[in-house]
Amino acid sequence: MRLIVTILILLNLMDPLMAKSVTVDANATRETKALYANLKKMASKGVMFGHQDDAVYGHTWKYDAGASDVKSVAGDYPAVFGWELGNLELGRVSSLDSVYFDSVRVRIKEVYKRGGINTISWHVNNPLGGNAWRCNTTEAVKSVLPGGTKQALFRQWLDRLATFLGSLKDDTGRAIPILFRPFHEHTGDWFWWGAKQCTPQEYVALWKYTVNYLIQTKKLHQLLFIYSPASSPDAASYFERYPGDDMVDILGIDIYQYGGEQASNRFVAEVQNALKYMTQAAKAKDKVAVLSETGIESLPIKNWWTEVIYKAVSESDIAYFLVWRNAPDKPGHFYAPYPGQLSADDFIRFKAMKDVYFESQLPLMYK
Ligand code: BMA
Repeated sequence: MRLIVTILILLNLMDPLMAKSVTVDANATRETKALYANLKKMASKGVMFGHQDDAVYGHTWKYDAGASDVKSVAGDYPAVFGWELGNLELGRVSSLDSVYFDSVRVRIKEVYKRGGINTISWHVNNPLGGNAWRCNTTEAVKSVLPGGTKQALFRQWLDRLATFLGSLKDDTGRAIPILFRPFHEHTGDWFWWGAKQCTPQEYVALWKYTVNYLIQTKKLHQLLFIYSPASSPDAASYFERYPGDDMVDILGIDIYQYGGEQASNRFVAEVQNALKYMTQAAKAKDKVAVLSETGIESLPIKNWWTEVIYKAVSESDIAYFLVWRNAPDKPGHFYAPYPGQLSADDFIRFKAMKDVYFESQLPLMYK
């Protein structure tokens, strides 16, 4: 009996090592640890395709059950679905992009049930007033940290965030794993948590406070944390405000193509360069890298999928790239094709590539 107990204890201790998935949260649920291990496997197999808000609205529709611009063009859902929680902290019922949080919850459950992956961004409002983009102050980050004037407010915001995250459960009541991506593009200067708005120490403190609060105080154990700077020329600038290996699960980056077709080569080189130092670091740290946001607004290039983005990502071992949203209320603001869109045929060719993964092609990601 004693021997059996000893063996069981040893196996239990070895489990995280065998799974090669040491997560920020040592007590992450088994589905979350499995997802982490499988993201690493997928990174070496190919690249998964992701789209922001794919299943709640598209270029010309909103809330249609089962609808997706990506599926209407390519016949399959994205492998990765991005969702936005900005304004949830204010106690509102819908996001800053006018999506009901109740609808987001329903869709997240559907995605999980089909075996897809959910990632969440949070353009949290400025605690000193105004939205996430109100960045004319260096006091905001300080104000939410322990001892700050907005600490209690920020805790209330985190409580609301945690309540929503905790409500994401499958049919059996088990927590749905989420790739959480707070305080992104912080190396830029357009958010209140940006590089000109706080010191590296303050940013790191904000990150740690948030991560610890969600895991330890709120006891959420289904989160993997994505660190996601804006485009950075080298590892030194990328890691300048890095909260530490024990605070980050996934190395992300946001890089968009600006400037039309003549900017394609420059964009490809920029992405390849970043993914190179990121995947090297991910390998050394036993983490995984992703291109957490990308795209070209309005998709004005016919073969953008096979000739630009595929070229940019296919040489490197990243798990996925995610393109931004198709806003129904802003006709030119879309990043995935819809039927009849200029790049639709090329998107179908991209989908058919053997190392590109959409939702129905995924192996079991939570086992
Ligand atoms: C931006 C735009 C905005 C949106 C914001 C947060 O890139 O898409 O319209 O409100 O992201 O999702």
